[in-house]
Amino acid sequence: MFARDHIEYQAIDLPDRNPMSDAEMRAAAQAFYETMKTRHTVRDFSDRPVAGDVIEDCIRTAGTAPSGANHQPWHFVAISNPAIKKQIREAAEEEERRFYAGGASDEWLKALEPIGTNDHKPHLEEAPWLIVVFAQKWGYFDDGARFKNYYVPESTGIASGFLLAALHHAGLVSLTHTPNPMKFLTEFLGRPAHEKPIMIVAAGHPSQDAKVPKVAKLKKPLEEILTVAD
Ligand code: IYR
Repeated sequence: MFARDHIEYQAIDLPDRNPMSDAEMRAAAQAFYETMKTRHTVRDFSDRPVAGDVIEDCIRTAGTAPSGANHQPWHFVAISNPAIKKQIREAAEEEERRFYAGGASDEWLKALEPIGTNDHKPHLEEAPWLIVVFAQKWGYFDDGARFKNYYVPESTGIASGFLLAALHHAGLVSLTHTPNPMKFLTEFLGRPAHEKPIMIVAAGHPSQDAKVPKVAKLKKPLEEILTVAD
């Protein structure tokens, strides 16, 4: 994609304009907030399958995210294969056992108490899909020469946010899971060494009796997260 003959600046008219009146704009902003505030991080999945093309479209959405120099320094691996999910669960649980048994600081473990997490990660097998997000420190021109990527954590973070929003918009629930450390994913999934796994997004439908931590409903009020300079 990044052939050397694609790197000079050319301006094109803004495509895909979406003009709105002030009233439409206000309604749209409110409606999107209403949609997004019903997104919850869920760890209890049903066995209802999710078609691969739905996941593909959600990843297409993630791929529209802005990125440093438009280098798009991400790669997603979507896994529905039960044997691979099992392998990931086993490796993640091994890391998590170390984490919860003293690898993490007391302060960190205390912070996790209200979230109710532990080293048991059945969702890694139960969710119909695991999407592993990889961050690419560098990329390659078509001729094999290497180029550096910029703002990689920011770019992959934004793309991951788009992915979570897309999954929610498609009626799915997700869980962002970050086994610590998670280098094993690079090897299991046959990704090149310069790609760093940054999270696993488990995605699917919630089980009938899915629970979320009560504290997850506590969101900081606007006054706390916003300062307006006008
Ligand atoms: N990786 C661990 C611990 C964990 C850490 C944070 I920060 C969380 O918000 C949740 C869990 C785990 O997945 O259990």
